[in-house]
Amino acid sequence: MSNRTFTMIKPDAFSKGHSGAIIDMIIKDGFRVVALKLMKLSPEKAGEFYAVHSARPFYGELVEFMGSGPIIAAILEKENAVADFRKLIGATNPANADEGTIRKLYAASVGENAIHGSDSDENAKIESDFFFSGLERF
Ligand code: FUP
Repeated sequence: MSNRTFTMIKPDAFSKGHSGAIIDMIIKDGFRVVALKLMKLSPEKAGEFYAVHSARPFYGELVEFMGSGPIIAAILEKENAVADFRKLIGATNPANADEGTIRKLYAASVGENAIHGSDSDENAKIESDFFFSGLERF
């Protein structure tokens, strides 16, 4: 699965109307959309997705934020997808993100940082399976 990654456009970017521009950047960067859906995360599902951060001080806020409004979840395909996508979205904290990256353009803070991108091939597969059945992928 090294040619696939998983992403979410987070509630802040969705509610500000940036989804179209972000998807356009993703496609222009050479990614193919394999699966995509608009949905709202329940607190339980948001908590489960970020369970790896459950001991961190920001966990409660993160889970609340991720369930606060609609998100767009997607699986993307490109050679070297995980690393290339992390480059396109920029650093977790938008203050440290490179010019022209999605987080530099659309993220307000480290907590509300517009978009998620898997950090490894292994997590890309786990996260894709968490959101999409086999029949929802093209
Ligand atoms: P990233 O892989 O870039 O999404 O970053 P992390 O896995 O380190 O963090 C996951 C999410 O936790 C971030 F998107 C936002 C949130 N977070 C905070 O709210 N505060 C922090 O100090 C670090 C992360």
